[in-house]
Amino acid sequence: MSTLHWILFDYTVALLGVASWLAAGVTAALRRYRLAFGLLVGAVLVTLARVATVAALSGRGWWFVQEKVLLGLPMLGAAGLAAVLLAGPWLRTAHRTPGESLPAGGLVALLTAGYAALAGLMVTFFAGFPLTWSTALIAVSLVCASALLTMRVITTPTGEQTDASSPDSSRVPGSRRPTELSRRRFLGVAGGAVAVGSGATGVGLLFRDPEGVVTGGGPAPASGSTATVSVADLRGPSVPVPGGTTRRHTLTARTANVSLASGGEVHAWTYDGRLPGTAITATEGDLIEVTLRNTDIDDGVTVHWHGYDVPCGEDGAPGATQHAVKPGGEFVYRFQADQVGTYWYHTHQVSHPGVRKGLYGTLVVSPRERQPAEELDLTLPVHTFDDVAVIGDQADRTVHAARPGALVRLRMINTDSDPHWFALTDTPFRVVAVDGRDLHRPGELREVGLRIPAGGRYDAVLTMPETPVALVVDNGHAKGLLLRPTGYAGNDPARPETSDWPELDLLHYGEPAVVPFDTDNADRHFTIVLDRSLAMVDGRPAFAQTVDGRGHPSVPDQLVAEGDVVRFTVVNRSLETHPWHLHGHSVLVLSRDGERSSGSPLWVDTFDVRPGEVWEVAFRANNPGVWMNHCHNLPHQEQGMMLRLVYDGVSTPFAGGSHAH
Ligand SMILES: [Cu+2]
Repeated sequence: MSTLHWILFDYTVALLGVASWLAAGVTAALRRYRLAFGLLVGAVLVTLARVATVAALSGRGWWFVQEKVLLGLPMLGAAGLAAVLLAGPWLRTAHRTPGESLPAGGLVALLTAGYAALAGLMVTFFAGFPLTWSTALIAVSLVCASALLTMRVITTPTGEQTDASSPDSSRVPGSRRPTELSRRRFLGVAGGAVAVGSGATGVGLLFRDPEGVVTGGGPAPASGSTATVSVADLRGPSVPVPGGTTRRHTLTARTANVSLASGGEVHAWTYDGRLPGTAITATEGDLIEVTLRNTDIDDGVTVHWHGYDVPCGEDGAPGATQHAVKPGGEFVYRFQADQVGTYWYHTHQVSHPGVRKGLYGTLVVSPRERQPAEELDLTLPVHTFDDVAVIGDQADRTVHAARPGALVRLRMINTDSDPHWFALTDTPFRVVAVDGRDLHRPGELREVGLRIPAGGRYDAVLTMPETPVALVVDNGHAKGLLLRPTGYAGNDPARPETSDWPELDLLHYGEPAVVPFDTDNADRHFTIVLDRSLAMVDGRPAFAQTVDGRGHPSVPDQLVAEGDVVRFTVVNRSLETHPWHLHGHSVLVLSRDGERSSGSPLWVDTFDVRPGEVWEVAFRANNPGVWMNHCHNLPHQEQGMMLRLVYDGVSTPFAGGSHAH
């Protein structure tokens, strides 16, 4: 079973536990003692099964079970044991003493086991990893308070005014002897004090200042005397390398009504009134210079060069590398086109909903000498407008001609927040590059699907056959592409079912090659645990998308020093896919769920961490700056799933300026 299956199974068993403990208590309160005894036995068995599911899940990593092992199960174990001892023997023999009532202590213990089971489940669902003292104290105090309240309700003789006439008055607890009554009162007051005290302490701890920075086991920030560099000074060159040219563009952000090829019109946020924005191309060695202007995007805009390791001051991350460009404003980006391959750009200011509404475009850099040259080279950004995914420019043709025998390159770019499924029919092909970086000796593929993460790019190369080839997107739910041999007069192929094709696993694709650093001896190692939980996001409480239990901007910065080999362990405890994206660096994938990469070295800037997965990646800290490190499902990013990677000695004057998404 996959980790996700264990997570779901564990949730199910936990829910069953809550239901059976509470049902045992409720049926006992209703004096259905035989049923209550059966439910108690069931609850004990479910609880034992829960121990087994948590044990199995612990084999997948401590991150998946910590709060269950340290809090949920001990709390439930203690309450369950009390319930078994106080109510079990009595319920088992209840049929021999008809008319007798279960003593209040037994009933309260049964219900309290239910509360404890529920509290454990709530901690998993709303707090997760890592377990904090605050969470533990609040959970324990809530269980204690509920137990006391239950005791009070049960032992308060609702029939006090009438029970003089009641034949059952001898069993009403209110009529107990005074000494027992005062003992009970004392216990109630003491228990209440403990519950309130620990609860208040837990709530108080919530407002502690979180630590500002984590060092991943490396040295702490160098102190005082070190001169700091501002990201504002980490800018690109102003002239190209010899032989290169300057590629100048102006991108003007503005709202526009744009008609789509699929029919209909969208009210879009655009660069230059186009969807996608101007395609930027360059040759290796050129200088790219882009002047960004903003006409009427009131929230402001930037341009972030996704996957392009530009100098930090050109990165387009508002609140880290610049202030957002407001209407009437301007910002000039300059950087060397020194990375060949397929990239894209988009706004990083209110990136959700800005990118979804259309603030994106493509960036393709060609090598100086292309060997061998592809005769047809198509850049294919896929984007969803009004629930319809479209490829490329709304005016682009969806049918292209290619000479049989010609090399064709398809640059697939996912500009959405969810993965897309690409399938090339009726031809063998190779995936020659991922996220702009060439793969080493990629093998030939046929009838294999490509699941491209949000923000990711795959370049496929094929030799045009004598018959048409289709690029099917999302099994036909999105408008695809047809390649027809030049002069072809036959029928186009029927679109095959591609949803059941096996998925290309890049972990084992291509052949290994030397990597530029020792991946086993990282200077710093950070663990990034992704989940949903209650947390503060931009100063407001939310059911957030969290990193280590916190939401942006309360997630501690990760500190690195220039030259460090840095390792990330990225863990997904949640039930959603998180496309993880670090700015300014590509990362080398080491393993997924303990399975080591055995194919081509895989350098990516965005990798899908699916539910239950654990990824190990590493990179060389060779691009000083203050870099965003976040989920590229942009709604998740907006809901808190973002932090910063900060180089020692680099500071930013832009933090806290404007709304920093
Ligand atoms: Cu996410």
